[in-house]
Amino acid sequence: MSALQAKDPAVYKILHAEMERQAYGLELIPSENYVSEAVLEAVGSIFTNKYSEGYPRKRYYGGQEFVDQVEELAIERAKKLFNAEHVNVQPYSGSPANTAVFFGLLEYQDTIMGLKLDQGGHITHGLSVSYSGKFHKVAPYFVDKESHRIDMDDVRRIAHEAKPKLIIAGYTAYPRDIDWKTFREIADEVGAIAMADISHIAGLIAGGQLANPFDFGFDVVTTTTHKTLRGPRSAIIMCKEQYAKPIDKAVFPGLQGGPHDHVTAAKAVAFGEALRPEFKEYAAQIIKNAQALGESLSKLGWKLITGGTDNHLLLADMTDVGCTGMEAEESLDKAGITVNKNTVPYDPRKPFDPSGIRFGTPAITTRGLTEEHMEQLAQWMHKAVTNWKDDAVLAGIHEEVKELGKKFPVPGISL
Ligand code: DSN
Repeated sequence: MSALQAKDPAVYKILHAEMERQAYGLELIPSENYVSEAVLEAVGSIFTNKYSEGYPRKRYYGGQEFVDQVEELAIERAKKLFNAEHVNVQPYSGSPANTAVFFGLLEYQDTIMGLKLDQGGHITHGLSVSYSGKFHKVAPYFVDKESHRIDMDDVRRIAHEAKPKLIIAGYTAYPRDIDWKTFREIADEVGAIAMADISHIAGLIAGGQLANPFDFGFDVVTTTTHKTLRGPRSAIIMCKEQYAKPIDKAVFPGLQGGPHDHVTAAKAVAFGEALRPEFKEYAAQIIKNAQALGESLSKLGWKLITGGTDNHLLLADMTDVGCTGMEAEESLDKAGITVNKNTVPYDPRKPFDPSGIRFGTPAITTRGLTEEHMEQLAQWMHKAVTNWKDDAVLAGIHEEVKELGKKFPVPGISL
């Protein structure tokens, strides 16, 4: 019996139910993943007992000799992984990381440019209700109405009109590669800081499958660490040396207090894993799986935004399939396949009840699924959404999904 089971059966029961959900279902939310047992061990370690405001060798508390070692190791590994001049590993998560960049490098009401949220951007890239949109003027850019791809001529036109201080490239629901080179050129033309938020694709960049914005002269790169990068739930900020001081000051003491040292330790472990040669194979397989899944769904009549994917995620407009994004999400949940409802570009429906779903392959690839499983997965998905009102059909699919799930265990879960 575990300590948790003995001491707090109520929490244990909930945790156990979640373990079953993860083990017997297939996780397709593209921003999620299954961490290794080593990462889990570090997150659950005694570093959670420690406070360490400040930075290595400049702390406001004693007892830092081992915290300093682990934070420095995380920094060194991240630098190597992304070819970064400076790395801050303390941000609690992606939104605070982006906020720290703005807080450190911009003045109140400076203009920022980011892709509009309902077209694939992020809340912190200038949504009116977020800090980014309240404290800054925002000049959003858009995807093309027909191709649903980012039109770099339009980005250039908007940048020249709005003269932003900072331009953000990097998205949460964009299935295509990003033209870092042209973004950098446009930022130079208008005197803006070029910032990349690579949260979704960090693992694909670290694994050598997609281009690194630093190779094109980007100034600042933020990323969460828990998506394709397969680390703990957290984030880092990377930048050119010239921006290091204001960004570090913005993280601490500007926005945050003590870093979460147990998570820093887990980030060091995850970066170490991503530096190994097998991570390249993992990253390549994520993309192969996403493309194979997209092809199978297209053959079944699904309308994929931009027609497919260059990365780990797919966005589908469910209108022609005959349900809404919410109905698709709920029916797939009942079938043991987890996706999230999502707006599609120029969606006539509302964000909480949109036309589309977003899904991807980072997590199922960690479990060992390959292209040969994608046809079956597409068949299950299609059957679920075309029978979204039929709970018996959905339960039947879930039984089949469970059998496959048992053959591909989730790291750290033994039932
Ligand atoms: N929640 C993240 C995602 O799902 O893409 C973005 O913050």
